[in-house]
Amino acid sequence: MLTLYHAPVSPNSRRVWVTLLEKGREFELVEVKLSGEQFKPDFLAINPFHHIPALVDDGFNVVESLAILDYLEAKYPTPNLLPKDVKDLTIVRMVQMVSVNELLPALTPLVQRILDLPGEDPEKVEKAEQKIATVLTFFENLLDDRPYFGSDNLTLADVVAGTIIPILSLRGGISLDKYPKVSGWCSGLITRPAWQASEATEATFAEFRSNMLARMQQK
Ligand SMILES: N[C@@H](CCC(=O)N[C@@H](CS)C(=O)NCC(=O)O)C(=O)O
Repeated sequence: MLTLYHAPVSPNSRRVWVTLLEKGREFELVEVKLSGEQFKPDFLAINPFHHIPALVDDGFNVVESLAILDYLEAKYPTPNLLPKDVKDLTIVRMVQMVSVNELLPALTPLVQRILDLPGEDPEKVEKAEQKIATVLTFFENLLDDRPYFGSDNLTLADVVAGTIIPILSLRGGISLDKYPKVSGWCSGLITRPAWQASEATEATFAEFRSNMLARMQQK
């Protein structure tokens, strides 16, 4: 039995959720409230670093979302989410890593805008927007005449980048107009059943917003 410990608004855990859905696996979804449940001993026994996502497969604990994706790909290779061609595979890995190491950190200064909270820092926002533009240009150049990164079929690159970029465009005020390939790719992804089923609801966003507000008021 597969169990995914997740939080609904987290792109880190949504990429695992989407992968499980795309692979058609049965799994149990357990929400970890990041207001403190991640520090409870039961969860720390699964992930001592107190982060979601964590996947438990018949007693085997897997942490770190990219490691979880590789585990799922190796264990359930159908449908295949990694291309075989060496250049295509490298494109997938680059998109995964740039998404996690460059794009995701650039979202932090935009969190006020995403959640409609006060206190945006214009200088940090400008730097973040520049970084996001660099990433989007890089992705635009990597997309060719195929619908997905390095493939005619969905890959783990699409899963990772595709659970971050919609937040930017739908909630972060970042227009994709200058990036027609990325824009078309993104519009196609969000209509897939796996994306629709894992999309955070307004209620979960509202809960996340009030937790953030409480944290900001404590500072
Ligand atoms: N590198 C980790 C990052 C996971 C991560 O940062 N998770 C955040 C939510 S997006 C979390 O659990 N935060 C709560 C905490 O660290 O206490 C991964 O990719 O799985």
